[in-house]
Amino acid sequence: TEDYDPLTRFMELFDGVDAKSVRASRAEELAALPLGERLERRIVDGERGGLTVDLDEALTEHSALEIVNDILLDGMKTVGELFGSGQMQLPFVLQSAEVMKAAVAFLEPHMERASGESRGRIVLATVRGDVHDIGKNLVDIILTNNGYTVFNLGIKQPIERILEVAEAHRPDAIGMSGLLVKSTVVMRENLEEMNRRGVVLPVILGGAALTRTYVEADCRAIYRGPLYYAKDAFEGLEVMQEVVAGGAKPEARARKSSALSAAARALEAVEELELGKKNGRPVPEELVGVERARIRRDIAYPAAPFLGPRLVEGIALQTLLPYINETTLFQFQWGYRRKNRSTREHERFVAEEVRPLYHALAKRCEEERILVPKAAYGFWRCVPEGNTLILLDPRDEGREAARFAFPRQKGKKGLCISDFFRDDGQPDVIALQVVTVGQQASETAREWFAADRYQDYLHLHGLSVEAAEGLAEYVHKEIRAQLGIAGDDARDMRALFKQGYRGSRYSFGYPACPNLADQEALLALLGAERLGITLSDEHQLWPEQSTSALVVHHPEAKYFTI
Ligand code: B1M
Repeated sequence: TEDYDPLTRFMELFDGVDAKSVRASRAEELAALPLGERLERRIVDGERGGLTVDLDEALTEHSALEIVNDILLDGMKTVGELFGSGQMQLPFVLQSAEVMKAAVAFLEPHMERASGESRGRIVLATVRGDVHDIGKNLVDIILTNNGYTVFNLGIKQPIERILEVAEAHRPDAIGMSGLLVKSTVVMRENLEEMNRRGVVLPVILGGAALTRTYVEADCRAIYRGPLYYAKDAFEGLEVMQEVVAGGAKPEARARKSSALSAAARALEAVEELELGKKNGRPVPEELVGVERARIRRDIAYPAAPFLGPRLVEGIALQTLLPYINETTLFQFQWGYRRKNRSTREHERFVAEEVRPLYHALAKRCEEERILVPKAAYGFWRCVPEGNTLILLDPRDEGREAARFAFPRQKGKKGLCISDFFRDDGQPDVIALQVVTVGQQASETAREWFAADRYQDYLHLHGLSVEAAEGLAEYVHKEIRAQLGIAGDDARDMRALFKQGYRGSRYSFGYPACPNLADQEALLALLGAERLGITLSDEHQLWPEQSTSALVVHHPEAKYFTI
């Protein structure tokens, strides 16, 4: 809200003084500062009240460009340093960026459109086939509000389009973002295409599926131009500074990383599976002879409560709140990390500040139907065959409804998902589920981002992501209840989030079942299109905040890597 001021509340909580007096003394403190320092402090503190008055005054002594470059950007630099040293949390960084953006917008009419006004230019895009938006948008916010010009092309951008825009705008660098394992391959292909076209522009790669080693060793060996990895938005900023200054060679940034490309390993598993399919073999050749893992068979096998799919609509968001993992939401999605504070101080801050914000946003999302939870789930009888699981058609169990092939661990326990199913000739039961919080979540988030409401954008995006996860948890619990195995559920939600229940929920795209294309059969069986859930050509779920899973009931079924 307009008068929501997290920084004041933060100070109030930790200093034990009331908000009014904090505000008053801060206003006094600000007023006592020389104008330049005052403006800089406004950026660092994310303090918007009185901003335009100060800017008007500054314009009597400096040009608009001087104010931006010599005063305001110093404030953003301090913000970056405070974030880097753990003294500032992400939402406050975004609050500073909002004030910066407002200041620049106010000054813009006074600026001459001269070249050199921008610190540097970058074309930024999420690569072909990848729908992930937030990481790239955070990079955009940080770069834009540190004086760079960002041409943000959006998601699912083919290299042809990226290069077309680069050709038109002559940027200092191209930034590519991607969260999918597949995107790591797309990025490599993009670099090869740039080689073919003789483009040697500096490129910055970022996103969760990448590792520093993959970029700085594997990809650098391919690309003829300078290539950099950025683990987060602030490293992106550092790299841009170096690129524009024409400074450090990319090699100088290389850091040792022993984590050899998890992405490459997951891809290998997908390729193995796909190869097997193309050759008409559901099980990859080298895995055929591998012994099935030793799994307990002396368990009570549950019966399917019904066969086939069911749709669930009209789930109240409030019902899901207990299933939303607050730790992940607050610390990972929103960035309210504890860092330099004591646990007690942090818990107090969360209880008095972050949780009320969460509940207010959830209420708004429910009232305005920004989040509209829906799900489909169902049960199928099934039989394992080597590394494959065959699902039987409920209308005629002599027929197959679908088959899913899974990779097997090499070494370790030799696990494979199909091993968790009954292999004594009797069919077992598997549940499938898909959930979504709806497309409006992405639409509203996009609107808020476009309106420079960065903090609100981060909060809404984080909540919609964790609401999708919470909905998956909720439906999974319902499935366990219907299978009659919910008696093993942990009472404490934190334990439940760590698989404190019988069995497991495996999602395609994770190591134990990496083949995203298998979601096609899963959605078809669940009749998910009746809920408006579809799969793109690149096997991405639409709406974006959706997730699908296989539910395995065997007590020994837990997450494992390949
Ligand atoms: Co899912 N998901 N997910 N997911 N999800 C990933 C992406 C995954 C890597 C997890 C894993 O395997 N460990 C995996 C993909 C693996 C693969 O490709 N095979 C995965 C999967 C499999 C899936 C589903 C397919 C699962 C399923 O349902 N079967 C499904 C697909 C959804 C769809 O198709 N629409 C799915 C669903 C979901 C949720 C809906 C529950 C949720 C939201 C997804 C969304 O936002 N659209 C979700 C989440 C939350 C994740 C993880 C856990 C977190 C993503 C995130 O929000 N990151 C993710 C694993 C992970 O990242 N650890 C995962 C926060 C974001 C700010 O970070 O984008 O990385 P990021 O950006 C950072 C930096 O990377 C960097 O700066 C940013 C800011 O600091 N950076 C750059 C990024 N781009 C840059 C560019 C630069 C510089 C820096 O250039 C200049």
